[in-house]
Amino acid sequence: MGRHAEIAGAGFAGLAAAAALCQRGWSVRVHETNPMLRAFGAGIYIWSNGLLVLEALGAYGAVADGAFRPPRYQTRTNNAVTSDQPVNREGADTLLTMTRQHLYAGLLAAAERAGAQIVTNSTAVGAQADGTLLLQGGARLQADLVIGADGVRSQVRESFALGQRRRQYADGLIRVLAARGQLKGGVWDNVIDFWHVQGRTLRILYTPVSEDELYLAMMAPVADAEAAAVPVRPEPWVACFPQLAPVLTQLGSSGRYDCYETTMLDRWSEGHVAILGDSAHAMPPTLAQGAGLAISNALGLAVALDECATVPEALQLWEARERPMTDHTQRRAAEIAAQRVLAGGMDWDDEGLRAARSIPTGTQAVAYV
Ligand code: FAD
Ligand code: 5PR
Repeated sequence: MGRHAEIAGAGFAGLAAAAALCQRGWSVRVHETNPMLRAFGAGIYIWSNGLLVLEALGAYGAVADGAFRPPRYQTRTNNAVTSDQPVNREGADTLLTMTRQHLYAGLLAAAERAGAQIVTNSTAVGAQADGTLLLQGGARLQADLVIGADGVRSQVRESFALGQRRRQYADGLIRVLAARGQLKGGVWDNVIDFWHVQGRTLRILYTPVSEDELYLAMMAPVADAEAAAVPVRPEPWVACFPQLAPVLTQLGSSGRYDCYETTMLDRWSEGHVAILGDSAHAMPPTLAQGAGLAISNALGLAVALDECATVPEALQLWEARERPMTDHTQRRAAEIAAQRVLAGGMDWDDEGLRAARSIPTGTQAVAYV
């Protein structure tokens, strides 16, 4: 008998779960509240662990093609180089940077190719532990498995008492895409984390994400209304980062400001319902692992379901196996965010890169090139 899953949310987690389950013989329907299937936000980093998962899902080729491979990851604090590490060297840590839309398109194609059905304008309002997904408008959909992959403000999660804790931070980010223009070649092909920590604290994480596009993550404290304003007011930024003036004065009206957030649950599931991705474990982006772990856990979930006789047992096995890496990464990402550790130069050590250097469940047999 074929098994059926209903998934709330067609983000990175929902699409990865859909692809992984379909590839294992499940029928899958994904409900996306938005009218269009697309990613919001600007750029994204995917480390080696996420790339292995993409390969296992059949999405690596499409994602690698057109993504950017920075040679170095640098930090400059008040114009002095405070860290400078190679990435993407043979045998070293692999890191691809790309636009969110690029990653999204690759995962969407993989999910559709595997046979997932995706419904837009379809909003989940809750779930029941027996495997019922509740939609706005009153529909009640029965499944062997319901997945709440509906993001940091998950509605599916709110149906259950899962022991939720949330935390917000003093800093947030404006994220924008811009044209690279003249900022190409040599040092401008690196990731450069520019910090200005004299007087006011501002930061721009500069990231090429394709041949022609640049991703800027512009960090300002919530309390600094001028710098946190969107559309970006160039003056405070140009004053702190004159080297980037050519892009900072061309940003137009794009971008949005979001605060760092952490969500933790005591349990990731209830009966036949799994909570996946940011809805279970949103974390500050400081280790660039939120999406990497979301898709890893999606694949790990599908693998666990193959190994157990019942769905509730599989969800227990899944959480026991995947949770330690997620908890570690979330804890470390939170410390880095709270203490602004990156201002002194990022040391990409084994603690910070534990998830990046891991071999996710279900990828033991794959390799990307
Ligand atoms: P989402 O991407 O939020 O997707 C949820 C989906 O569900 C959306 O499509 C939404 O429209 C839909 N939805 C919401 N509510 C409902 C509903 N009720 N019914 C139906 N659908 C619904 N991660 C990395 O790996 N690398 C990075 O470089 C990185 N940088 C980041 C930078 C910033 C500033 C931030 C904030 C995060 C960053 N992350 C990064 C984390 C990453 O963005 C998230 O972890 C990832 O998007 C989580 O995917 P998700 O599918 O769980 O949630
Ligand atoms: N790393 C990455 C990132 O996107 C951000 C941070 C660190 C890849 C923010 O966007 O420290 O905020 C960070």
